[in-house]
Amino acid sequence: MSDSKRAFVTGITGQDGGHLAELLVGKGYEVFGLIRGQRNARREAFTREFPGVTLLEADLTDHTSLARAIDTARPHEIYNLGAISHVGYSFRNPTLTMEVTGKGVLNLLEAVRSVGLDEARIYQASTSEMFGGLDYNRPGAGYNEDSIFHPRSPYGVAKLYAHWIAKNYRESYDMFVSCGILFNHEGERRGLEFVTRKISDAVARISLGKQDTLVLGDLWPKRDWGYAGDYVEGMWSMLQHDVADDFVLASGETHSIEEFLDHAFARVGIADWAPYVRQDPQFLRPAEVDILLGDPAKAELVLGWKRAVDFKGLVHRMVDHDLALQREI
Ligand code: NAP
Ligand code: G4F
Repeated sequence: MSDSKRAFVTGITGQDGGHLAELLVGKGYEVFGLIRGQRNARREAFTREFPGVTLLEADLTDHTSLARAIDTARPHEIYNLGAISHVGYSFRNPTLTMEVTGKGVLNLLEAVRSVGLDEARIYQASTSEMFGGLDYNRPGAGYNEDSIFHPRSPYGVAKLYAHWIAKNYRESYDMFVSCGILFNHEGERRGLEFVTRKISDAVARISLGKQDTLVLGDLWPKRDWGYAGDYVEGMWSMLQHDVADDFVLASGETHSIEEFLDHAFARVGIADWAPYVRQDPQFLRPAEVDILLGDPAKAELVLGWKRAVDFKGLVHRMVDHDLALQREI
């Protein structure tokens, strides 16, 4: 085992996992990542991009596999990013969502204890979806670490269990478990099933004549959108802080999907996007989160965290990336 700091990352094949792997490798960490499944379709691309990262086979639903992976890596820091993370999917697969996104965290915490690694620092990926964005529960200045939770999806409920079990292990066993309550963060690594990437990909394809229409659900919900590269910096800072705590990471601005469409289509010279966008009930959710707005004051003050990319910069970055990608293929 080398002398460098070791980190174990679940969800390393996801959006944040890619950004975090880049950050940790850049900082000289020996990085271990959880890979699940008999044949994970993302393994090859990941290994090509990060040849120095060791992938360990495990699953958040399998305590034994987690204990074995953690015992192999013996990490100083654990970043738990693995989850069923799509809100719409969680309505269609609520039991699986609870097993992975909720109970998976308990499995991980118990695995850490079972291999005697209680001193490892753990990051839990909590979410703004725990707040729910309802009228009566909407502080004007944005949600902070003390705001009331009212999750509106099986995903949000599972994440709330995960959040509280993480805090419970912090309080009960004196473990260093920090929860980052992150508002939406996006970028070129974002999955195509999320609205921002679905838009940037479609806009690029429409502008190149490869696609006619973009089919979406509701366009009025508002989100506090930031760039994922900025947010993994915050995750890392939480584990360098002297005490385990909860921190909101957010941009402090909220924008509708319509505004995202405005900037994305304008980037390719289309001022009126209405002829290209159609709405379909298949993308509506049984319960919607109307508006999310976060207040990152605590993270800015205590951790010195600050986002670098603003909303317009984020949209342009994603569209430019997808245009380049679509021109290649
Ligand atoms: P993502 O791109 O959907 O990645 C999810 C990761 O979880 C993937 O690597 C996936 O692996 C893994 N995973 C799924 N099921 C698993 C299981 N049973 N065992 C182990 N790993 C499993 O999500 P993300 O956007 O990077 O988000 C990272 C974390 O932050 C998630 O926990 C998410 O809920 C949370 N979060 C995200 C945001 C956001 O705006 N991005 C905001 C707040 C919180 P496969 O490759 O095998 O599918
Ligand atoms: O891009 P979304 O699927 O992200 P959502 O639901 O806000 O969740 C993301 O952010 C959370 C943090 O707040 C994370 F915890 C979570 O893991 C995930 O990363 O949807 C954003 C909005 C919603 O209001 C949705 O109803 O866009 C609306 N929308 C409209 N049409 C659509 C679509 N969403 C998707 N995915 N696809 C559509 O066609």
